[in-house]
Amino acid sequence: MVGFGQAGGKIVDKFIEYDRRTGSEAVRSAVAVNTAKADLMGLEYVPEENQVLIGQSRVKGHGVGADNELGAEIAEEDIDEIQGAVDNVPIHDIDAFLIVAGMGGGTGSGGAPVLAKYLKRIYTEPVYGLGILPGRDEGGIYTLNAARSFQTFTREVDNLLVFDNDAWRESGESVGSGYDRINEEIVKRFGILFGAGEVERGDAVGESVVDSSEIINTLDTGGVSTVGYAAEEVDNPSGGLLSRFKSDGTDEVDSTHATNRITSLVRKAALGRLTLPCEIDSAERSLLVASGPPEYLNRKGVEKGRKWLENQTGSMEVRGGDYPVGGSQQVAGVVLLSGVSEVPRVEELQDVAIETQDNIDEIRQESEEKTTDLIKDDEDELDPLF
Ligand SMILES: Nc1nc2c(ncn2[C@@H]2O[C@H](COP(=O)(O)OP(=O)(O)O)[C@@H](O)[C@H]2O)c(=O)[nH]1
Ligand SMILES: [Mg+2]
Repeated sequence: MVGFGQAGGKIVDKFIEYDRRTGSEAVRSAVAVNTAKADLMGLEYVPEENQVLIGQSRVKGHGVGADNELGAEIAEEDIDEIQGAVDNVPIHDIDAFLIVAGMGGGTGSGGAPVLAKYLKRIYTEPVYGLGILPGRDEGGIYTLNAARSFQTFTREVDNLLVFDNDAWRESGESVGSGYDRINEEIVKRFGILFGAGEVERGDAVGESVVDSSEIINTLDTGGVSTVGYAAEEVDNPSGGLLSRFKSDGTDEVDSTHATNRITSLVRKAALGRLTLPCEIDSAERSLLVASGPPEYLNRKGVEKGRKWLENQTGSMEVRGGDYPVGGSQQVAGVVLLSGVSEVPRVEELQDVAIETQDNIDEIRQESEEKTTDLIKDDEDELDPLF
């Protein structure tokens, strides 16, 4: 996992924290790349030797503001420094690269597509992106940056998983606490998805465990993907010593209930708020993962959920499986919809990219004025107001 820019780094940091907390092993190795020294210093979990400060000769560790063209140039110039950190990664142990970046800023917005192109040239492993779209209220330059970076990033990666901040913001929240909450939501969803492919034979065995190749096949559509999630608290049957079996020796977890729970979680996941809202019947392929204590997972639930998803998406390429998590207190359904084409937000960004092509200088100017005002109150951070 490579976090590019501030949002990218923070989210990767959170993925590692999630891994430690849940015992999942979604992140084999983590690298953080930035032009701003302060952003790297805020990271807690990405090892220091895997933190790369690029563009030192040009911006002296102060970041690129929201200039994603500068971000892209610096990434190209300093690609060898990034490669140096990627050299610490045991490539034979990984299934894929994931580059995480906010699309609206400068460093990640400009740099992530450059890195994707480079990694694809060097390695045979798939290179995926996790692109964060800005809130609509962040202002013109962020939308324009996102519009352009989104196009380039989608072209350079094997699949772009998208999270739209705009669909997830809540009014009255401060920038900081808003992002903390949103980053939790991001990590929960993608953590289950990427963790699912990592279950080793010999771990708690589910009935039809998801394999990393099924995730890769689903993402093989290219284009853009979105993820849905729903969960329900359960009593962990392994929690109490003798609570696992009833006196008649039958399993305490009623299998019909377990089946119904899984199918209803799959529906809620697909029909609820997606990381990138879209028409779900425009998905080319999809994958569902049922995660939770193995006692609560069963083949029938996943099979029914799969059939339902086939109907909803009108696609025959729906994969599904379990992700048994021994100590978990919840059963969750995660749905990955890959190669989606009817996405209002993406159409909007494409229009913006075309419309604003001409007056980009004007927008930059405006944003620089805004930035100057911000610097007056707050010396070191140019974060957009969320
Ligand atoms: N979900 C999420 N989005 C963020 C976070 N920080 C920034 N963003 C978004 O990412 C965009 C780019 O900001 P940032 O990552 O600071 O830019 P960069 O450091 O120049 O790559 C912003 O416009 C926001 O939409 C974060 O912690 N979480
Ligand atoms: Mg920032």
